[in-house]
Amino acid sequence: MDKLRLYLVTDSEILKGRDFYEEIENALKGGVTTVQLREKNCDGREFLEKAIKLREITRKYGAWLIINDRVDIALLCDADGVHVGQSDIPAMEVRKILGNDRIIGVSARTIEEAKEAKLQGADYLGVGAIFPTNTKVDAKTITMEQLKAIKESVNIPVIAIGGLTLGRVRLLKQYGIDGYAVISAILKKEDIYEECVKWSNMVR
Ligand code: TZP
Ligand code: MG
Repeated sequence: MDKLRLYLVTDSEILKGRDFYEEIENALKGGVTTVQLREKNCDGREFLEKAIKLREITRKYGAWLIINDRVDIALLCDADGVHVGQSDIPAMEVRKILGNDRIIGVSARTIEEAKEAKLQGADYLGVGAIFPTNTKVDAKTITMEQLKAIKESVNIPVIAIGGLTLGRVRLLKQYGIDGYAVISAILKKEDIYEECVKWSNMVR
């Protein structure tokens, strides 16, 4: 699960017209270890096309590709796994379709959600939002205490998400978090490669 260490979540809108694949490739060159394709305003056809292209690029760098929500697209593009939220298809059902060779990530904000996800076969948890963020409008924050409690309640990797910056990650390191999921702090930067080199050094 080492690959979850520097986890970039995509958002083509934040890239504001810059070339999506080129910028994701820059991030991979800089040391991103997992890319989650998360497209909220994308039809199935375009989503699949992006997934297939990202599969090729992530392979080139030995990185994992995780697909947000869409189990069908994950199978079609041969992704490493799927990430689901609390209002998506439950992990147990995802597992029936996905089989045992791919990984399932589940978003969790409480100990109860974390334990339930683990019980249902989740391989890792996405926990947050740790800090306020403008990227996901409905993201509610949790406290550091909640993050710590979730980390202690399950023995699967915990990935922190939400408002992460290099400075905030320095604060989080004491909690033994297994990975850091980032959108804007990386994708808003002019030089995404250079930024990812910094992140890569910070999270190791
Ligand atoms: N889930 C919880 S917060 C969040 C998601 C997808 C957005 C994280 O984006 P950013 O820009 O890294 O705060
Ligand atoms: Mg979802």
